[in-house]
Amino acid sequence: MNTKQLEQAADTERLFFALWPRSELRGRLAAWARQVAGRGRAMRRENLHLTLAFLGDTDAARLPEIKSLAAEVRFDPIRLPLDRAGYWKHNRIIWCGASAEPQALTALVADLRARLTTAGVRYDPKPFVSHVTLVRNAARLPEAPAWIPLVWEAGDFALVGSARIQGRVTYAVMQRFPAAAG
Ligand code: 2AM
Repeated sequence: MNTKQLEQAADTERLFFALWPRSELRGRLAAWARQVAGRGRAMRRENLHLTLAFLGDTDAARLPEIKSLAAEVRFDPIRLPLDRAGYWKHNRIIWCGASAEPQALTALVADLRARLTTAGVRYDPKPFVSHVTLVRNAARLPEAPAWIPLVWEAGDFALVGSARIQGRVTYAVMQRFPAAAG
């Protein structure tokens, strides 16, 4: 489904902002997810991302405003080490993330969320904990194979729409917002 079809599909859109990996990183994350999935559900390659702010169902009429407030966010390119994998019992996911969150990422999330708040756009207010979900419905993090650290160089963030198409959660990047030129 392309962005246009998604935008025309309904009065509300299920939206979130995310870092959206480029192809090589995506492939490596997906391969590792498959190896450790066990009876869990490895995220499909094209769905891997790191959520910055989850808006959920949002009035589609607000899309232009949401895009323009995101375009106002100034941030530096992000160098995010993905140097640890973990398991959360409460939502049964296997994830990977950084043992120390880079300042550029913390600042980006704070600025973006502050602009959403000011505009009265609702989002899930849970504190940001950077992670990429790799496997859902997992029972545990298997002991092997070991996680191989990766580095994610993110030069932009994205507004993403989510829809369930033929029973499958499908994401469409609606717009990318670039970092300030280095
Ligand atoms: P998760 O991977 O940790 O489940 C799309 O659903 C993305 O938004 C997922 O990455 C999901 O995180 C994240 N998200 C954050 N808050 C959410 C919420 N309240 N409901 C659904 N997804 C949420």
